[in-house]
Amino acid sequence: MLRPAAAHGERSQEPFLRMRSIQWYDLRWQPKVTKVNDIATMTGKFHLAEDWPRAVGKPTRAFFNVGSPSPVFVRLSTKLNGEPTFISGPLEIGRDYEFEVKLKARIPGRHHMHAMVNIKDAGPIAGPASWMNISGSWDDFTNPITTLTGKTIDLETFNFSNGIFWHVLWLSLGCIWIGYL
Ligand SMILES: [Cu+2]
Repeated sequence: MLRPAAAHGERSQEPFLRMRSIQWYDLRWQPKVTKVNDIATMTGKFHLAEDWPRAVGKPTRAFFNVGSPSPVFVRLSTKLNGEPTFISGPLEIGRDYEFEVKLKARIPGRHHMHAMVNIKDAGPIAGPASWMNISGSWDDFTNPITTLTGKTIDLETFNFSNGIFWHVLWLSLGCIWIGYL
């Protein structure tokens, strides 16, 4: 059973946005307790109300998202009605969609994880959430991928020093430009 959580103002959205745009059902989060690097999934279904409110932008450009307090999980994949979905696209009013999101535990803690759809001109429409607990240490997190050339890199740390270098360089040039250095 889904009960509203006293987490962060779950009911603060306007009623017409919360109840008359997207209706969510059959949501599951599993497992709800993970260790850093474990895989979890969020699955469920949603229906776009035929009686879509006039005051809400039409879902001609929508993005299926996860509402979480910072990247506590990394998202490995998203499927809408069985199809891999990486970018935004149109959703059909009156239609039902089934989603499956694969997540990898990254930051230890107790996090409130929402299913969510971002819609151009309407903003984020948050669905139900569940508490998910991650144990372990963030230091142990790895996010390896194999590139097209067959090389394996860890996206968590890849080219970190290069990023620092360019930040320092442009910050210094900026300071010189405004006469601070
Ligand atoms: Cu929440």
